[in-house]
Amino acid sequence: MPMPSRFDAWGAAQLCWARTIAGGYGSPPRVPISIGSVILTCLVSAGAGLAGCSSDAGAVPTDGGMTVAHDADFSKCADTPAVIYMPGVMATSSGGDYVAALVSVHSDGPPALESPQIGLNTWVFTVSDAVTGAPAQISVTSERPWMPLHGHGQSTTPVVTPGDAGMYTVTGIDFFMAGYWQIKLDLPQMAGIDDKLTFDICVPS
Ligand SMILES: [Cu+2]
Repeated sequence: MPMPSRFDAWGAAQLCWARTIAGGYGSPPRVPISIGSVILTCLVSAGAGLAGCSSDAGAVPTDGGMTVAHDADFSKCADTPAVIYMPGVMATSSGGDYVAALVSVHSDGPPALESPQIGLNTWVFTVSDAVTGAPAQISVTSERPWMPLHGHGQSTTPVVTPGDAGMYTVTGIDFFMAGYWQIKLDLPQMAGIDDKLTFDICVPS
């Protein structure tokens, strides 16, 4: 028998959704869209009606360069827009002109993981022109990470640092509890109207 489920049926559905979104977008630049063997195991299990995963104890490295906690519990995000992180998760700006994709997430832990968890997190993402796919060369700033269902958020503001063309690093994300978090990024105004990118991410407990 499989071990008790790490991802419930909801989690498996979210993973499937995220994979569909990531795979459905036309060739975003330099975004690794690969899915770890652990997640594939989960999806296969869910498809077989067994929403369970069996894997070794501790942080589990995957071939997608991502690690997740063995006992990560995403149930606090049920019935929310939050998705389970994987490299390639995307967001379209409110104005529709830019698309962002998460490249990597590092959380300090302990233990340190290459996925979101409670505590300090660093995110790397790309921003591309939604039409041409060309790397965006725009200024990006972060708002305070927010928990929409709880009406509270981080008291400090993460710092966004541009890297290679279209690549940005956000440091100082501080998830202080598990659940549905919004990372909202401000882009330059379009015709005087705010343009924002929002990632709805589940921080597991
Ligand atoms: Cu909260």
